[in-house]
Amino acid sequence: TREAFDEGVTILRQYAVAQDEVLVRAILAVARSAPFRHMKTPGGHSMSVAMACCGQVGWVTDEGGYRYQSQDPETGRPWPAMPESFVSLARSAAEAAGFPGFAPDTCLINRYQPGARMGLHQDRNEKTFSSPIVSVSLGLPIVFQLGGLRRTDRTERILLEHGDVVVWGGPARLRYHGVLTLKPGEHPVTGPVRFNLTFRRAG
Ligand code: MD5
Ligand code: FE
Repeated sequence: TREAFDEGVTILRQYAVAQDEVLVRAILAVARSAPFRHMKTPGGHSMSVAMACCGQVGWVTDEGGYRYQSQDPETGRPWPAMPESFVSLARSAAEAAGFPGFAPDTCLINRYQPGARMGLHQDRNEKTFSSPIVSVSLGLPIVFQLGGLRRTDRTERILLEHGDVVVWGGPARLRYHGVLTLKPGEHPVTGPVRFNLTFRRAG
């Protein structure tokens, strides 16, 4: 049924719009300490999405694989702290979706420029899957693909727009997902890009 398909997925449309400028300023501040970079997959391909992290650990990928680590490999320094505006948004969105007490220890910041995409994958580098993942879309819209628990399950397309927040919990936590290629455009708050904040409890 439709209900079963969407179980664990809560879309909070425009939830972050009221904070958009504060959030984008915080993203740019994080990126001054931990610059956006195109990381290499274990297979040796450069990712089209540029990434930066903040929090106690950060998600990285290179020839050695996918993992979380407490230092930024580009600078050798700890990742910048999570801005207070990030922490409170993630916490209140999770609570609105039925997950009170969410305390993320990492935020991955994805920057999509026109042509960037993310193929179908699962998020499974975290130590446990009991906490939800909160994702925040800012800037240009993108078509999100929501699959099932198997790579070959059919996918549904969901348009994610500026300020939309999605909470992925319970049975949705391990579903395959990706995003289609970003189309060129200009957004008043982010300019020619889409940012996505992904809050997780990794360790
Ligand atoms: C994005 N980022 O739009 C997405 C938002 C990533 C990533 O996928 O890994 O950086 S997070 C979407 C997500 C997370 C966890 C579960 C599910 C979707 N899901 O069940 O579909 O840049
Ligand atoms: Fe993902």
